[in-house]
Amino acid sequence: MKEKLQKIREEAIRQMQEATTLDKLNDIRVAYLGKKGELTSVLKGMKDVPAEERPMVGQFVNEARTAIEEKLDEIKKDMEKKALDLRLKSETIDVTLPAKKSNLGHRHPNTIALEEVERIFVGMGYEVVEGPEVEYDYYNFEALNIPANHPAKDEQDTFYINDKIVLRTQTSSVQVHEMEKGKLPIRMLAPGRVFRADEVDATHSPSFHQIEGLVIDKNITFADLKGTLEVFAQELFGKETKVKFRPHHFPFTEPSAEMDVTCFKCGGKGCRMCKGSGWIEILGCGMVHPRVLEMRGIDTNEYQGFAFGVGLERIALLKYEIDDMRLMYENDERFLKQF
Ligand code: 2U9
Repeated sequence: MKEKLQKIREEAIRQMQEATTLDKLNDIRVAYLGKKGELTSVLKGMKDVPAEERPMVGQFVNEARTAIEEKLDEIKKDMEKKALDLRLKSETIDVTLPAKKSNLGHRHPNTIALEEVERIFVGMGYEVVEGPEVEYDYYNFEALNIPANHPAKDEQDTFYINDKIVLRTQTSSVQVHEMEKGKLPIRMLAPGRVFRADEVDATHSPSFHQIEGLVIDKNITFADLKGTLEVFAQELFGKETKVKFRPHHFPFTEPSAEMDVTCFKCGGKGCRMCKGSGWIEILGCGMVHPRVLEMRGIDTNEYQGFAFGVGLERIALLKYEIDDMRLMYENDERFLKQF
């Protein structure tokens, strides 16, 4: 019996050492230690062993079982370690390989220009305020001294939602809301999308962006307006930039003006960019019309204000020498990635 068990034990260990997979190893375990396994059948045959030999045979069987189990465990651990080593080797990352280039987006030229303008005015103590694109006719027109029969109110220029509500044609309504809060002084910038019923061409679009500014404080004069907008022009187009103001008319400012800057391309000599004049028109501005202030209950003997409006696309087209506004709305990557 002892020899038989010894043989079983040796044969089991030999087979285990030859096994190449965990599955095969498991088959061997079942074949020897399972319910119908060889070792188990020896145990079942114990009834035929004389009683005095049983303890000894039992001990042999247990020893054989322990030896097989230990070997099984050892070979299993060895196999698992080899499999893990192989996996780690195949999954090794070469950290010296160059990184994959990720395709980052680009800031739109409008965004770049807006951030530049905001940086300049925030630096002068202005607050950036936003407001609704859908606005009451009153805030878009009447509160800005644009009377009912004014050409700007004509159906051709304004998108009407109904007879009282419009898509704002200028961001000025944001300033009116700010004035309504009743807190003075005001130094604010109102950037945003505006809408006008225009045909699309190289310089027009039914939707574009404006940045308007408003200052209301004691002792504000046209000199404050000139000084502020001169600093703005020099920050945006370069220290050597000169400005000039031409008289103009807006219903919401009096007096009103348009500001030109010396052409940043030719320095004022005259070129294609400035159509030979040496000057480029940049913005509209003026002293806030007293009626606009009075409508908000502001005492015009104590407080005065100036305001200005810039077309954001116009600034971006000029600054980045883009010759067609339609490019700004197409989101063509070949265009955008140049900025
Ligand atoms: C209040 C009072 C006055 C805003 C102003 C302009 C002049 C102006 C145009 C520039 C190009 C519009 O985008 S554009 O077509 N804007 O010339 N805007 S003064 O004046 C205000 C605003 C709010 C309460």
